[in-house]
Amino acid sequence: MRRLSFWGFGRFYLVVRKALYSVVSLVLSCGLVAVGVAVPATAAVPARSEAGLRAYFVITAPKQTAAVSSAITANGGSVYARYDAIGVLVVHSATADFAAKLRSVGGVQKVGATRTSDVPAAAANPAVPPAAPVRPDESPEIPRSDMEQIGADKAWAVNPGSKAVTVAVLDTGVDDQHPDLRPNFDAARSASCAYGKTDVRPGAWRPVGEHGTHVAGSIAAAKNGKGMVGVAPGARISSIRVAEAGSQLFFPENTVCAFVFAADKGVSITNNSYYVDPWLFACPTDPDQDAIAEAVRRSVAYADSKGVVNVAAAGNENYDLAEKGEDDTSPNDSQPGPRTVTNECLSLPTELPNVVVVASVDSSSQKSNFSNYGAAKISVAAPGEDVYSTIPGGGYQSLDGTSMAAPHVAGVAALLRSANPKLTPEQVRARLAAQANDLACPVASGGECAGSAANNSYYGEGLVDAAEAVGATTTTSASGVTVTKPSEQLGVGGLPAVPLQIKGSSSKGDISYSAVGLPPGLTIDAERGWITGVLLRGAGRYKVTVKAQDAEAQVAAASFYWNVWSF
Ligand SMILES: [Ca+2]
Ligand SMILES: [Ca+2]
Repeated sequence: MRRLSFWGFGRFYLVVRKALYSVVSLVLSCGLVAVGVAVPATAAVPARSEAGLRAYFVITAPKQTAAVSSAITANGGSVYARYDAIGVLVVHSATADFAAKLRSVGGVQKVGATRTSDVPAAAANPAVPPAAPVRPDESPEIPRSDMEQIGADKAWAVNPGSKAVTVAVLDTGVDDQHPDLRPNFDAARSASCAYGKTDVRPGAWRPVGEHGTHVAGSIAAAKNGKGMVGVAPGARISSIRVAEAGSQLFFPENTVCAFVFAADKGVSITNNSYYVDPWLFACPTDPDQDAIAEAVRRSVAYADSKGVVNVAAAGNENYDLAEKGEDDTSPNDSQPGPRTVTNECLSLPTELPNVVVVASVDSSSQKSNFSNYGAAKISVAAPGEDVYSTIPGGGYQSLDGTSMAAPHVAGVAALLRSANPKLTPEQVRARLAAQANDLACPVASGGECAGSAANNSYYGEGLVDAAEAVGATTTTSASGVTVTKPSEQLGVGGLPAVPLQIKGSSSKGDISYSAVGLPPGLTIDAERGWITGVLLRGAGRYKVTVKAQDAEAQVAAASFYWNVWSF
């Protein structure tokens, strides 16, 4: 077990103590003081506020939460929020043995304290964070190495992302007034989930730290000539604030609220650059952590079932997630202490099923020294060092962390869904993996990096490819013939395929086209490059290679996939 450091990630307030991500350069020295904007208080929230009040998950079968309501009240609990679809209640109680009593109630599956600290008084009447005064930075959009590294600059020319695709930033809140974010901000899919309950008052989603605004910029900052450009500048971003004001911690009930909200609002993709506090890993042998893991697992599965692609950072501890052993950072909301953890203990939401897990690499595509790793634990890799992006108040900063790598992948997922709106979450994950460019284990890793060049414990399937996601990859042969690589195609057996035209170019006379690997029933017009025909019935995934040949018999080729479905 190599355990070099103990920082978490995604928590701005811990930059100095836990160094979860480091500030490389302060681009806009603002010195701004956030000035409170008067926000009228809404109707009083009927929630308790008292010393010793603790928060619990009470878990039932899905859609069965009503059956345990009276038992909760009878044992000194008050329901704070209810997620009936997944059988999860958030309950507040000041009764010391509340969890023990509820565990013996019929219909109750699991009960667990979500925190080791009292519920903040603010939970009874949460404040709307003030908007940061905007001081726009007029610096131009210069080329950025992180975007070029994944081919995002090539993607923008073909497809910058669709306004029909919203990526939700589950984080510390997002500055929706930032000039580089405002054009793409989706307020209708934004909220605060602090304390575990949805709050959709205007501005509730605003920042209580700078982290979420930085993440949002990497995903979809506008291509407007100023500042920087996100991976999918034509897509939309929303803010589902998970972190609470003050502690800035990402408590479990807040996370459950956020995934359910994302799913119910039709969010396409979520980005999760954090771990669920207060436990670095949730262990099933502890009844509290077991309930936490179950509630968060259900919320992520619910989002997955509603078509949401969930992307998460691998974590910044340089920790082998496949060989767990120690943790001395938990619980981080009261008194952390050393404990032994096993592989059954999970980093949430990162290690849950179907989550796209992102490792961080530097500008040379080498593993960042902080990035977590592990056999079968990493999906893909993305740039996470010296990432220049937006911060509250209109400025920009360069930061390091897997927190910065994950949003690059969320952005590529947004491009995939912009080019192919009908892709299921499973298909998006498959394409992210298939299109990633292999990164072999460094020789110097001394065996710590395990696996093949195609897939290993440092980089998973490799570096994500934004250009390929929208079919912007262009192959140029030495002869000067070029052929544009088409995006992946979908078709239904028994029906005519949507005609696809291959486009080649050369200064040396007319181009002729050929193709191998076409799905049965399709042909290519050698003169004009059109692929047409009626797809034969039967499902399949065909790797098609097209060739363009000029008058001097010089050739360029490109490959793409054609997926065929049948009813
Ligand atoms: Ca911009
Ligand atoms: Ca690979």
